[in-house]
Amino acid sequence: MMINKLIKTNNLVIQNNPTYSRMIQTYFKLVLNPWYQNCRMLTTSVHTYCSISVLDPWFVVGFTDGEGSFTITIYKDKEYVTGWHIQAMYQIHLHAKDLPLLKQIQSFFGVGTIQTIKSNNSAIYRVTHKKELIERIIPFFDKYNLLTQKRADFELFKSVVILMQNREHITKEGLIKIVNIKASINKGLSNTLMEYFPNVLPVNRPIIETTEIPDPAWISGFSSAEACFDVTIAKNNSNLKYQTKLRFRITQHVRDRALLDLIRKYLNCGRLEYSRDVVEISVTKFSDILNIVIPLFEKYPIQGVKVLNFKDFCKVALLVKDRDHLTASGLSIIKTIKSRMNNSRDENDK
Ligand SMILES: [Ca+2]
Repeated sequence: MMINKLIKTNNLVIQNNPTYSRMIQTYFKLVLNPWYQNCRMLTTSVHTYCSISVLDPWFVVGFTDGEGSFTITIYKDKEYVTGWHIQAMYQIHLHAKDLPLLKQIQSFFGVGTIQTIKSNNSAIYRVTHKKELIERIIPFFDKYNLLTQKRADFELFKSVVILMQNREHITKEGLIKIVNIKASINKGLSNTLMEYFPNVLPVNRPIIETTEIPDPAWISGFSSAEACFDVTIAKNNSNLKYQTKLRFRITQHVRDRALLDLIRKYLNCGRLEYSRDVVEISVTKFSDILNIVIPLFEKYPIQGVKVLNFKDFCKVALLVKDRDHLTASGLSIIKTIKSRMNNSRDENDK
């Protein structure tokens, strides 16, 4: 079936076509290669991945560093003496395709709800109950510290939840304290809140100085949220042959450059690149992809739909390793694999 699909996609004429038999050979080489078979990631479907294990705590921290958020919402409500209602929320908002991963995170914490939003094809995991935040979420992130600057949001968020626990949020003074804290969380106050609280005095936002990556599972969680596995095919100007290049990269706001440098040191490969307010770690050297990046994520798996891109990335790496990318049939397979990766991946292709 896979071969048929490959052939169909490449519009090859099957009969009497020597490229076809080369392709079949290359394909079976790929499937039968022991290296390929040793790659758990390549032979297990994403659904199996989502149902097998309990997530590693450090994976959850890394994923939250990438995709999680800690928010305080303040909105008008006549029911309250102050006229304002305050809600604290930990949430992870993903594409609906990643619903199985959100369910894994929900069962990891044992609290929270998941809402799917049809209009934009997304899903949100949320924890809003004060008791659940106090008994489960906050103690967890106190024990397993976030590594990005998002930890500052968590610390400020926690101080609001403590005020709420002490019922200070229902007093005027408590409300002002919370507004001052909220002003330093994430993007600060909305324009509307600024109008209502013109005398806001934002509290100091802590600077997070992470000095080590405590566990490789953090890198797999953070990469599952933030990394890209790219394949590019470009014509070499000197000999007009096509070159296949693989690249692993993570892009972040420049405020986390020190952390990205720690990742680079941890991996012992790659380089940092800066442009405007973003910093990117990028690994392009093929031997580093093959000997460092792929084995790391074999051992500490990428979770969620991104694993499909990683699997494709591994397949291309194998073809390049065997120098099949220099043959017409190998290149043709790489083009097919590439055409379904990342943004072009069909939603139903699982
Ligand atoms: Ca992010």
